[in-house]
Amino acid sequence: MTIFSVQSTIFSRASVVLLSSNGLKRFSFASSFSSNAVYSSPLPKTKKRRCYPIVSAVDIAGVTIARNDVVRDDDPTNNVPDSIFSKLGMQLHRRDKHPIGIIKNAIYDYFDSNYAKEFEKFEDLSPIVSTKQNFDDVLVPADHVSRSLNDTYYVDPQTVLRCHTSAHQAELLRKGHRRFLVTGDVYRRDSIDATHYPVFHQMEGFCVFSPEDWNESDIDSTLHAAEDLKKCLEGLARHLFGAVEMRWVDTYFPFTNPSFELEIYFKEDWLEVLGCGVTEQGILKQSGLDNNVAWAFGLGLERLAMVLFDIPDIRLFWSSDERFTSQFGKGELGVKFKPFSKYPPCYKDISFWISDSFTENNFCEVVRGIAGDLVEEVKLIDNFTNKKGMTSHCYRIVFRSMERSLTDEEVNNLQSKVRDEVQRKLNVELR
Ligand code: FA5
Ligand code: MG
Repeated sequence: MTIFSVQSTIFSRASVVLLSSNGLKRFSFASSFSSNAVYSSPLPKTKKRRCYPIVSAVDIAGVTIARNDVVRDDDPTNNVPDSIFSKLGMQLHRRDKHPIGIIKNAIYDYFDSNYAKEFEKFEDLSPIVSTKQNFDDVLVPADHVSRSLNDTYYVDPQTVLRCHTSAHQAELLRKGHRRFLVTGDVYRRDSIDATHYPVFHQMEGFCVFSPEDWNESDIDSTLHAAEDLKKCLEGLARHLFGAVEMRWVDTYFPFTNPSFELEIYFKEDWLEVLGCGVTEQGILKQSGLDNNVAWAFGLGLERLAMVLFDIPDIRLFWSSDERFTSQFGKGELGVKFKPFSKYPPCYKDISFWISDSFTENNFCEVVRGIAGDLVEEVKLIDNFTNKKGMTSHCYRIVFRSMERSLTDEEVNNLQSKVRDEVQRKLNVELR
C-alpha cells in the first residue's frame, strides 16, 4: 500500500510478467478467484457519526435520488456511507475545465479522429446498477472477491454502486451498439493512498469485429482483436503523453481472455492505468454475436490525469480550492500542475488485536469516515501473531491537508475518534 506502488485491483490479478509492447504471444494468466466468502465481512452498521455535510438528495442522470434511497442505516446489507452518497451525481467527467473532463475530451478526440466518429459516447448512465449488470452480465463468478461487501458498495442485495464501467457492456450490446465509449464515476471500497480513492472515473471502450474484418488477414480472430486493441491503446497513450515509458502486463479478468494491463512509468514507479482484453465469447453470445470477436478496455481517468498533469495525489481531483481549479482550462492538455504548497504530514500509529472478521477495507472506511480527505495514506507497518494465536496489526495513518496546515490538536482529535470508532465498529482490541 505504498505510494505509487503497482497494485492488483479487484478485477485483476496481474501475473507481473513484463512484456515488450509487441509481446502478444506470451499470454499467461493468474487466477482472480478468492476464497473470501461473499458478504463475509460487512462493516457493522452502528449509529453513524456525521463527519460530512448530509446531503438529502442528489441528481443523477436527470433523476433525483434521495439519501434514503441509497444510505440505509438500519439495513445490514447496505454499506453506503454519507461520504460516498455525497459524491453521487458530481460527474467530474462532465466538467470541461476539470482535469477529468479535459482528459475525457482528449480521448474522445483521439477516437473521433482515428475511427471516423464510429464510437458512440455514453457518459450519463446511472452509477446505481443491479448486481446482474455489475457482475453476472460480465461473467464475474459467484465467489469472486469483488462481489463481497468488503469490496463493493451495496444499496441492497440486488443493487450496487457500479464498481466498473464494464457494468454497461452487456446492456449496450443488447441494445445493438457495437462500438462505444462509456464514461462514469465508479465506486470501490479500497485502500488509502495517493493513487486510490473510493470514487474514481473510468472510461470503458468496446469494439466488435465481424468475420470480414479479420478474414483477409492470416491470423486468427482473437489475435486480430488483441493486436488491434494494443495498437489502439498505445496510440492513445502517445496521443496523450507523447513519448512515455510504458509496459504491458499479462493479467486475468473474468470478462476477457487474453487480458492485459498497461502501466506507465510515473514518479519513479510503474502506475497501472488500464485493464483490457479480448472479450469472452459468453458475453457476445448473450447478444447473438456468436460469430464475432470484440475487444474491451477500462481506463482509470484519474491515473491518466495524474500522469498528464503531474498531479501527485488523487484527492486533489475533489478539491474546490481555487488554487487547484484555476490551473486547468478547457482543452488545455499541456498544463503541469504547480503544487500551491506542501503542507507537513502528521503520522499517527494505531495497534490492535484483530478479530476474524477484521478487514483492512473496513478499517480504511472508518478512517475516511472520520478524517475524510485529511487522510493521505493508511499503511500496515507491523503484523504478528503471538503464541496464543492472536494477531496484532499496527497501522500508520498519514494525516495531511492539501489546502492548509493541520494543528496538533485537530490531528489528536481525529486520531482519538479513530481509536474509539475502530473499537466500537470493528470488534478489535486496542493495544
Ligand atoms: C476493471 O475495472 C475492469 N473492468 C477493466 C476492464 C474493462 C478490463 C474491460 C478488461 C476489459 P481494474 O479493477 O483493474 O479493472 O480497474 C481499471 C483501472 O481503474 C485501473 O487500471 C486503474 O487505473 C483504475 N483504478 C482501479 N482502482 C482504483 C482506485 N481505487 N482509485 C483510482 N483508480 C483506480
Ligand atoms: Mg487492475
